[in-house]
Amino acid sequence: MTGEATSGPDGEGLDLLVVGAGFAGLYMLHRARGLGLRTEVIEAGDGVGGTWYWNRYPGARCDVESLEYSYGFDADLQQEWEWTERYATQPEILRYLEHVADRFDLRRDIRFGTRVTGAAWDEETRRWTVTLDGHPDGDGEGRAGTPTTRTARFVVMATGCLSSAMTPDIPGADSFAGPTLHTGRWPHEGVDLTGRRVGVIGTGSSAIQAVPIIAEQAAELTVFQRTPNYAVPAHNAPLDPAVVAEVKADYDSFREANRQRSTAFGARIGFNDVSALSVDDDERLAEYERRWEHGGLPFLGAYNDLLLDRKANETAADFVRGKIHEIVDDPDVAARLSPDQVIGCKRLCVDTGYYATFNRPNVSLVDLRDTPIEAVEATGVRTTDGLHELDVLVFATGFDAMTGALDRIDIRGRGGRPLREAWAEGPKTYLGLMVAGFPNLFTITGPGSPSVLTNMVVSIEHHVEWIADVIARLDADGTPTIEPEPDAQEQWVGFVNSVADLTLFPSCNSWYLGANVPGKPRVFMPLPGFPIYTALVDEVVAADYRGFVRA
Ligand code: N01
Repeated sequence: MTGEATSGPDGEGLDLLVVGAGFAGLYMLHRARGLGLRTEVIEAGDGVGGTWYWNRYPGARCDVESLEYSYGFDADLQQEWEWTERYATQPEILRYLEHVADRFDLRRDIRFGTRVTGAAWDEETRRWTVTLDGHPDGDGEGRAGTPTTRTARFVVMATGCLSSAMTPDIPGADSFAGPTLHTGRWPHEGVDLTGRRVGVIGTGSSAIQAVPIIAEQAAELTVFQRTPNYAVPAHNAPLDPAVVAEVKADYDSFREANRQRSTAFGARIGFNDVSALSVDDDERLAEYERRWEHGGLPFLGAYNDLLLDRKANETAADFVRGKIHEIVDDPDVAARLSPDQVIGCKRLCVDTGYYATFNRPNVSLVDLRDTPIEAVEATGVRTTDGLHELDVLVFATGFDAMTGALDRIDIRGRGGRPLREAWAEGPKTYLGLMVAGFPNLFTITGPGSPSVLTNMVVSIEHHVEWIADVIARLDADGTPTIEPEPDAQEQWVGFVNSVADLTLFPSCNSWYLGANVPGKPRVFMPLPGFPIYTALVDEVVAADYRGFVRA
């Protein structure tokens, strides 16, 4: 639980209410305090961390390097914190965020164990009324199920892009007799899988990290795969003190070099700004090999057209498929593990021993394209080729990405219009930051911004600083509200779609497109290209917030 709240319970309104205490919410609170704003953060979990609070599955770690996946806003913080591994584990990232919360004395303005269920704009007071409810297991406000409210001039949705866990509607799922788990909601006390027969449904980033670890513990592991995924090796290792010293000697330049990258990370290995088709086969193979040996997501920075040109993409996809066949002993299993979609279309995965896990005698792969799931039964999962008996069932089935967490909240803007209605055909924002008809409501890393295509921490810092600046400007001018002009928003949405259409991203069924959620409109939600995006945002500000109405 928190210390005292800054306001709300005392009847006085807040300047700013922030939803979520992950990377985004923590920094937003810190920044807002710097402006002297009465701010409160509402957090459903019982601790800080957001995605790193909930995602505690075996093997969970970040696939962006720890020296990059960390705040850059405070020089002392980035100097004093010591990451231990090239890629930080979930517990280490959580410790980091707890350290940040303590170091900047943030907890006293965070209300834990409390969920925001609604937010409504009041035209007369020009404030948001936000409805809160405790969650059943929390010790937060409204625990007895009696909602309470806050009012605030501004609301920031720091709800995360991958926070609304998705469990598919499989017949009989409730009938399973053993524990049913979701990677995104893993029990905090851990789960002992020793000697158990475990089934994992899904083969995205979460499964690809969890499967090798689960395989070591379980008696038998069955992986249910609907679509194979590409994974490149992490080559995780303890951080080399020489590398740390080099980065820390000039951290600002390191951060700036990353901000100049389309993805806002990976500057150390560099981006090869030529076409994959402009070099001969030997040179191309050598470059892929070099990046495979380096490890991690910068593999896709090997050439500038890998996500623009199918033929170029095929060269990288072929390379990875070749690696899968080298690693996996059984050629039939290797073929089933080999994806055929564009590489990078679904988010590239970073693994530690994923493919090799299928050489273990206690691991089997069920290819759901040949033998789909019919139902979950008390003792296992029935596919068209029979019952796979299990003691524990793990859903590694991902998230209702980017809009799911906002959808769960009943957000009503001008005239009581629900955000769900405004976004019925897909999310619409201006700059990924605000929505027409929803004044003074900000979405950190919202749809229409680079967000999930980048190092999230960099995108979060950019948005938090933009929001803080705009609130400071409004207050300095004595202007109570800001919101996008509908035309500016339409143009932005059109721009985001046109950029996506230049790429190969729309070519597969990814969560970027909402394709993993039945009935969700198929719209490519993030905007590729961090430096271009920030330049456009800067232009908007320089042109006196072009496309926004301030009144
Ligand atoms: O989820 P996913 P995730 N029957 O959506 C399958 C980030 N992340 O939690 O592809 C059978 O990628 C689905 O199959 P298909 C990262 O951005 C980062 O793994 O839809 N299968 C897919 O295989 C990542 O991209 C890190 O055919 C079903 C899987 O479930 C994002 O989070 C670690 C199914 C879902 O994969 C999400 O990753 C973890 C069904 N009915 C996550 N429904 C790191 O930083 C779904 N699937 C390392």
